[in-house]
Amino acid sequence: MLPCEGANVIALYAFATPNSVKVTIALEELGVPYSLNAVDLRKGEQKSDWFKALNPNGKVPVIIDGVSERPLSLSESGAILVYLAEKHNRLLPSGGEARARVFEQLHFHASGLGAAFGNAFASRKAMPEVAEKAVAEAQRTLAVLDGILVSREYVSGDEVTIADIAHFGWIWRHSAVGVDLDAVPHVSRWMDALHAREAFARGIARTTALMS
Ligand SMILES: N[C@@H](CCC(=O)N[C@@H](CS)C(=O)NCC(=O)O)C(=O)O
Repeated sequence: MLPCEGANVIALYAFATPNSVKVTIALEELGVPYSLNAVDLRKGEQKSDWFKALNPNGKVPVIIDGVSERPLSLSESGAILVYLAEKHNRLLPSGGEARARVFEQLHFHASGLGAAFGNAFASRKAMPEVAEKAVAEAQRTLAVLDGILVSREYVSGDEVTIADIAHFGWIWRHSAVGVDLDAVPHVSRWMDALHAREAFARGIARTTALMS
């Protein structure tokens, strides 16, 4: 039996990771109750049969929503953010340019900044010979975001959206990735503003506690 089967709240399966913290922050921002279930990556639990039944790709985060006969099981942090925002009608504008800008940033995150940060993080741990290039690419994508934040308060416009949460998840781990925030003052200003939000602080605290 899964840890939260039958409970009438969203069950989040996660660990203290950049992609996981995106989901705890979104749930905290939305004020949605959830149970948080550790999938210990240090023990390889993400490759266990029970977890791969939830996500055959063997990666966190995953949410389970609903207590019907067929509850929704959803992986991929970007898809989870969109699902939660649409379900609760917040953190994602309903149409027009404002909505398009959020998806522009979500796609830039998935194929650009988030991918580059993930590569740099993994290379520094396992492939030092290619780490320099990977870190340089992560730093380059961060400079792109810095340019966007010259004229915008948040990454897609005037309001905090799920696009901010997505980018924050990886930039939050910038030291482990090896990138330098001193070189990107607009990103630093934006990170400070997000760190000051109580929901972000709660999401980070609950996620980091999964390591203990
Ligand atoms: N594209 C996925 C990536 C998920 C991902 O890479 N999760 C990492 C932790 S941040 C993981 O589970 N790594 C363990 C593994 O690959 O075995 C998402 O956005 O959710």
